[in-house]
Amino acid sequence: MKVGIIMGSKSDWPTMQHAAEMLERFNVPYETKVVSAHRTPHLLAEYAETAHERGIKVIIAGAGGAAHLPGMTAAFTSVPVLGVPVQSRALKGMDSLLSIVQMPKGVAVGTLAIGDAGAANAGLLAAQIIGTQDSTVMAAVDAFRQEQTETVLSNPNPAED
Ligand code: RP5
Repeated sequence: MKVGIIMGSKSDWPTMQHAAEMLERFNVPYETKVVSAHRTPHLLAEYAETAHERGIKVIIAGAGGAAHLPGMTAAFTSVPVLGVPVQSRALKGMDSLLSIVQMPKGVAVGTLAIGDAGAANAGLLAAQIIGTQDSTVMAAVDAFRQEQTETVLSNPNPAED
């Protein structure tokens, strides 16, 4: 497995599946697992501490509310961690975003946008990181971006379908 996708709860999956879909698009192998900073702290430590030796190159960690999962994962491993703030019901994900983005100096988490777009972009960014060492993945990312460009350029009139 090259990418680990972890999340604080099964309820995060509808958001985090967008990261998985993006990795599938680029044929990047990944694993998914519920690992909670609060409910399963020892599992979190074990997951993060063994990630490098298991061949994980990037970890995507999604959580909502008091979202400690990405930061605590980064505390246990030097494998790069991409944090996805899952949209919470009470505060619409602002709590998740601020919990993940405000890491103190010295332990880094790359924080993406709140919700589906953030999860998809975490998958995309993970593929780009893997792509620096894998030309097939990089070519697939380049093709995806080119396709997006052509879609916009071929239909520039906003009033037309
Ligand atoms: C966080 O609490 C999870 O990441 C999830 O976003 C949120 C709510 O979890 P559940 O109560 O739905 O399991 O730990």
